Amino acid sequence: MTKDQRVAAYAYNGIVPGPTIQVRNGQRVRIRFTNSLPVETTVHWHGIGVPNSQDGVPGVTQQAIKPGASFTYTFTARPAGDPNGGGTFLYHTHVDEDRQMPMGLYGTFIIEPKAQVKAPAVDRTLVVSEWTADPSSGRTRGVMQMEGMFPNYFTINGHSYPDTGTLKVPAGKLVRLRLVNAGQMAHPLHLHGTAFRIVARDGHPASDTGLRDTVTLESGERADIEFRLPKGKWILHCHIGHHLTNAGEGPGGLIQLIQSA
Ligand SMILES: [Cu+2]
Repeated sequence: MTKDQRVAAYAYNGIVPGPTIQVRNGQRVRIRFTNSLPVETTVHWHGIGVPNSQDGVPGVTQQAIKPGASFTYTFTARPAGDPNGGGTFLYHTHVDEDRQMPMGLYGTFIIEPKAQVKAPAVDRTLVVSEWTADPSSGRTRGVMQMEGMFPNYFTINGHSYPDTGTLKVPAGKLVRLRLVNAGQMAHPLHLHGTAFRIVARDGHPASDTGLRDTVTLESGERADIEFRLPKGKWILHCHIGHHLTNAGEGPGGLIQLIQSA
């Protein structure tokens, strides 16, 4: 979000996106969740191989957590469908998703795979999402209102361009970006300056190792991409024009400056 735009948000530990949780495959995870919101909620561990009772689906695997109540989620960190793997996952609310997701209840969950892989020079996570900030009431609404230009704000790690900052990378060195779509709509993310390989989709190693310059993430999808940039100031941006504005004013929204030196 830009500095002058205020929104009403729901947040995990006071920040949007919520804190990134990073653990090794096989590590025991115990998360004590206390609901300080005025509404019921749960936490779903998206793509992670949790026991059924920890899946966070209200009315199916647990009762929704009431305001003021707590629930402890316990599981062993493993990707669903690939017990030895690792990659980029999500956690998010599974109650009233149309309202609670766009208001900020999501975060990144990284599982490091059992097999050690050579770490890139830069390993960063960019979480994309949308906001519908009502300029008249100051309220934040769900994003699927379909009224005119809504949603009107688009954020990377909670910030809209120009407040998305500059990602500094060493020229010619391997850079990994973990792209996470925590929003409700698809975003074709395009990189300037070089081509990249998709090394993982949805937390699993990708078999498509061809070079490309755009990857479209549907709602809830992730792509880990790797590339080497020549020297210069490059950008990664969504290719949908409206997503490059702040309430219709461009340039804004989903633009990440990358400085390679
Ligand atoms: Cu977009």
